[in-house]
Amino acid sequence: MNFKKGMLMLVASLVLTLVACGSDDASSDENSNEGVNYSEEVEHTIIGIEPGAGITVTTEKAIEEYDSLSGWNLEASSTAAMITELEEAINAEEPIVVTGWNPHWMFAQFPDMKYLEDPKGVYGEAENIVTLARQGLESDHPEAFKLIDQFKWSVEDMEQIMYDANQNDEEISTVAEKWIEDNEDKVSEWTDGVGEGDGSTITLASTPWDSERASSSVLKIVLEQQGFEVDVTPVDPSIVFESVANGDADATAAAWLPFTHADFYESVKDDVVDLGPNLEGAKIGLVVPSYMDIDSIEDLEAAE
Ligand code: PBE
Repeated sequence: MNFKKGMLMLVASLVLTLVACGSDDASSDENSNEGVNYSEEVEHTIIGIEPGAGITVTTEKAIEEYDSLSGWNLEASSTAAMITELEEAINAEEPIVVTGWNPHWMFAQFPDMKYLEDPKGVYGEAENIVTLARQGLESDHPEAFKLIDQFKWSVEDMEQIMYDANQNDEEISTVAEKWIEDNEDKVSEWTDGVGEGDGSTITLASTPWDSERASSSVLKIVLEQQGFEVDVTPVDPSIVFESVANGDADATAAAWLPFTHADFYESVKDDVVDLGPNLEGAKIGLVVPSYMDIDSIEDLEAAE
């Protein structure tokens, strides 16, 4: 056991020496991390979120695909627990590797963080959040369908609601109402040409994360203003896709594609109507504090 540890140290210092020799312009500051093995310090563990999240599935794929993550564990618990661990690590300037994503307020709250480069593209390039409708929604409720189809906003819009709710400790639905009042121009594009609703109920499938609480709150309020009743059901992503495919839900604005929810989408894609992105430029990946002197998933080290 000691021998193994000794070998690891030897390999680690060899690597560090090579790295140091290879970069002529490395300042002495950058070398002050010599001897640090982040992967050992974090016990080869990525702090993740809920087991049912798309990012959990994607991270399990990353652990399989990257040699540097061989033998690593993904600790899946909850978004709240992940944020708590992240905050504690940052306050103590300790290393930590988490699953992170945008839109979210975590980068506003902890600006000193970075995504690790993902040369194998497991987490993909820029991601979109896509709206899906059930087959038949257009003919059953053409006005609601038109509004849902015209719902489009930006990363900044969504993050503003998420950030304000978190900062002021307010319900996302309350903040969403204010956002709608302040953004009449955008909302009027969604309702452009949409006739009055007939009071029928539209069921939106959503997920339990703040990002989707924001989008479904906004959509719900605007649909209600237009004369519909709206039910929002927050469920695991796999159920979101299933329920739109089997018609239990009318639509969802919560599909992260083409990467995060790829597997869920693949199994239902012939049974849903794809209305395209409602938000462009989302992102998921492995995130670390900037004080960790690594840039890529490949800079991590296998556990065995
Ligand atoms: N997320 C936020 C979710 C979707 C929304 C990236 C954490 C996920 O399924 O991974």
